[in-house]
Amino acid sequence: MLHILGAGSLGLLWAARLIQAGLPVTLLVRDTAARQHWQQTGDQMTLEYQGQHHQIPVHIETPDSHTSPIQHLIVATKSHASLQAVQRLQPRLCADASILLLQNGLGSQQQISALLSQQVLYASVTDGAWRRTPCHVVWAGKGVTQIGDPRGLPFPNWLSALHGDCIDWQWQADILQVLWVKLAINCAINPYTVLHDCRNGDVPQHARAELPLLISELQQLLRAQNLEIEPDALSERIHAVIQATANNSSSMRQDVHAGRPTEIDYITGFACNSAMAAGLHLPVLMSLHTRLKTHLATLGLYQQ
Ligand code: KPL
Repeated sequence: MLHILGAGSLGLLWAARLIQAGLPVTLLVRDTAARQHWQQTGDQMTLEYQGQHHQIPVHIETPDSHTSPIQHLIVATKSHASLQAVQRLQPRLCADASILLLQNGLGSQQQISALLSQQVLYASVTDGAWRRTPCHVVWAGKGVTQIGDPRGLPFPNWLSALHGDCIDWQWQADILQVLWVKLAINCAINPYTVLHDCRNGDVPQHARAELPLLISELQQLLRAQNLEIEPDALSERIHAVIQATANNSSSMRQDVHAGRPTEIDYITGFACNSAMAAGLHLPVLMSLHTRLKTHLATLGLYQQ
C-alpha cells in the first residue's frame, strides 16, 4: 500500500496516476471536514488531461483515523506544512519505511530527514497541475520527476512499481544538485509572477535588467554549494523553463490567487539564508526577497 499525504494538486495528480496504474493507494487528507467533503463526492476524483475527464475512485483516510503501519509514504504537502504533517504520522511509520518527499524549494526536506531515522528520498517534480475543485485536478503539463537519496544510498526496490507509464521518473545520484538548480529557477521566476501578477512567460519583460543580475547572483550561490554549472548554463535553463511554461501560473502565484500561504521561506528565504551562511553578498536576491515579503504581508499572506 502506498500512502500519499496531502490532497493538493500534486497529491491528487500522483494519486490519480498511481491508481490508474493499478497500484493500491490511500490518500491521507487533513481532517474529518476534508474526509466528509470527499464522502459527498462518493470518494471519486477527477483527473483532467488534454480536455478528457477521468473519474477515479480513491481510498481516503485522515492521518488519525487508522493505526495501520505505513511502509511507503509519499509526502505531497506544501513545504511549509510538511514537517508537521509528517510528525503527525511518525508513530505509524514502520522502522524500515521509505519516505518520498515531493516538496518544492529546499529546507523542508532537511527538516524531515533530521526528524526520521528511516530512508528519506527527495524528488524534484516538473509536472504542472492545478485543482479546479478540491477533488478535481487538471494535469496542465507533463514533466519528469527526478528522485534520489541525499545520502547517496541506492534506490529502494519499491520505486520500480512506479514505472514510466504512471510516473515518468529517473533516479538521480546527486538529487541535491537537481534541487539546488530547481531552487535557482524558482527564485528567478516565482517572485516576479507574484509581484507583477503575471504568467511565467511575462517574467523577463517585468524583471528587465534585474533578471540577468539576479541569475548571476544565483550562479554564485550555486557555486558556493560546490555545484558545477557552466557560466551560461543557468541562464539558459531559466529562460528555457520560462519559455516552456510561458502560459502557466507559477505555484506561488496560484497560492496567492487562492489566498494560501506561499512557499517563500523555502524558495527565496532559503536562498538568502544559504547566501548569508556562505558569506555571500547578494543584494539583488535580498532585495527581491524583501519586496516579496512586503507584498505578501500587504495581502495578509506573510507575517513579518
Ligand atoms: O516550478 C515552478 C513553479 O511554479 O513552482 C515553475 C518552474 C516556475 C513552473 O511554473
